[in-house]
Amino acid sequence: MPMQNVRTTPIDGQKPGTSGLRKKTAVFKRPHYLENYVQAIFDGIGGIAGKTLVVGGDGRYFNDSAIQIILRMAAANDAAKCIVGQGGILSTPAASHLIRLRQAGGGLILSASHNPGGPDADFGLKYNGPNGGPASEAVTDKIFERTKTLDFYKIIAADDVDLGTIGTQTLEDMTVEIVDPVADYAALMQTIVDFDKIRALFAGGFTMCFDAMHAVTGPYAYAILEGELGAAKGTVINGMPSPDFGGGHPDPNPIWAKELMDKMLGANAPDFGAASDGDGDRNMIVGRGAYVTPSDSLALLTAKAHLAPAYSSGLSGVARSMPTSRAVDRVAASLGIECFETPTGWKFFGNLLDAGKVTLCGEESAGTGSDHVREKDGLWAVLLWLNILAETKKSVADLMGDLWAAHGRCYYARLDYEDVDSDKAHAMVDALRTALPSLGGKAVGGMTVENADEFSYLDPVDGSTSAGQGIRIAFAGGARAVFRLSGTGTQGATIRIYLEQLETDPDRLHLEPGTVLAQVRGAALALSDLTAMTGRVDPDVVT
Ligand code: VG1
Ligand code: CO
Repeated sequence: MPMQNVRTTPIDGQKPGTSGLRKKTAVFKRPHYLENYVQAIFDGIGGIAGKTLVVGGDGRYFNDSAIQIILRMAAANDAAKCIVGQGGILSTPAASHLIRLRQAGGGLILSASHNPGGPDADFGLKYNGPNGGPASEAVTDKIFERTKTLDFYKIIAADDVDLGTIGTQTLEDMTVEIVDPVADYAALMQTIVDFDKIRALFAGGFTMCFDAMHAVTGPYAYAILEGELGAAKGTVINGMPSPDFGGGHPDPNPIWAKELMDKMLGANAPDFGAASDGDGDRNMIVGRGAYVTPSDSLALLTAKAHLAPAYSSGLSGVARSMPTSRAVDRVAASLGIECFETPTGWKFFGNLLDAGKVTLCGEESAGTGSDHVREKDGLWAVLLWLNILAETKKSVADLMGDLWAAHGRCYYARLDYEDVDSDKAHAMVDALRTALPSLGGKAVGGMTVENADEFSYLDPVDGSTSAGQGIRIAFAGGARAVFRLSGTGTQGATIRIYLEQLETDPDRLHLEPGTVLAQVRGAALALSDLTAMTGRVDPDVVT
């Protein structure tokens, strides 16, 4: 048998971040780099002999070659079977669903999500466990530990597998099953939202624009929105996945989805707009003339989910990541359900979902999901919104106005300072951490600090703790600033400052967010001394 044990030396810096390992594509293409990490995953999870794995990615540059390497290594490591999306394509939520549906031992998803793709851009790889969700911190640590000692990996010599033809092939003793990447996912969606109601909505002349951003959701959106649901041809834009995402950032926010924003804010805007990211797990929602922040979208979905069949008997609870605005907390309180606060990253929702403690969860970074899979799910969020729009017959702007009138409005913004000198970024956060005990009661920029701490999460299901998950500063009067360093960047450090201001005065629900947030922004910059500490003045991206 043409099996090789390839000698290798451990490669430094393979520490997975918020969502798997992300590096420059050139790093992943270095000799043995991808192979080392894949072997560390296989070893870190206790081997894959006899197991079935789901494999697929977002179609970015190097996706197909990397899949060929993974398949040859899976065969050499005695996996029983790999289920691969046709053409190597699987959105992150579709992969999560396939793992669950086929009761696979886990899956490998190739994506750097919203980061750009191409030879000079980013690549990524994440392992999801048998529940379909991102590996827990404990598993991630095991994989990382293994990268430090690994001195050989296993691979077979074989021709490339034909990824284009649906059906079953063999690679040595391993079965490779190529599946339609969309079919099972589309079938799942039909069990969650009311397709007939949404079909009737579109048949009645409702218009929509879905921006797939040249990324993985294109095929899903064509099949479901224009196919199953009868949305007009042309509803989906940028729907052909391309290896470099058309040269853009497949990041669904008002900055990178500008084409969609211009449509939605311009004359003759469609009724509803949405976008998704590189691997299809994020969503942006925008109504005619009305951008919805992801935090507000989570709150709205929580308030109205009962209008969709899967959630008609209510939600068991909800969860949000710590920097996500507290809008959903207010809705949850009014519904009498629990709202959990978790660290950033979907892996922390898994236990809550598995234990049935929460039905919906979400993050400020355009991630929303439910217990139907164990990842955030962009298209699912869009379909749930459509279901709600079909049932209420209200516009997006009116739904949001109603929500704010009932619960108050959490004005929200995130400031990103990218590619900051890593030492300086850490020094800034360290200084803030050191200052925490002295901040209580402090007056700064016209505001008073009410409470300041560093978030540490105690998982209510398995009792594990995750410390150092971001610095929270609550001000009197309903404002909050959060500071943390990104765990998904591939160059320098990215500082994220999250700003929030609650307004309950009915006369202050429709103001310009930048104006409302000016005071807390000033206070956050003063407290962190960001400019002096990092040399940076303006953020690179504000969302
Ligand atoms: C960012 C977001 C976080 C999200 C993560 C993965 O992480 O802030 O909310 O879970 O990306 O998203 P960070 O550490 O850079 O802030 V994605 O769409 O991988 O899959
Ligand atoms: Co993503």
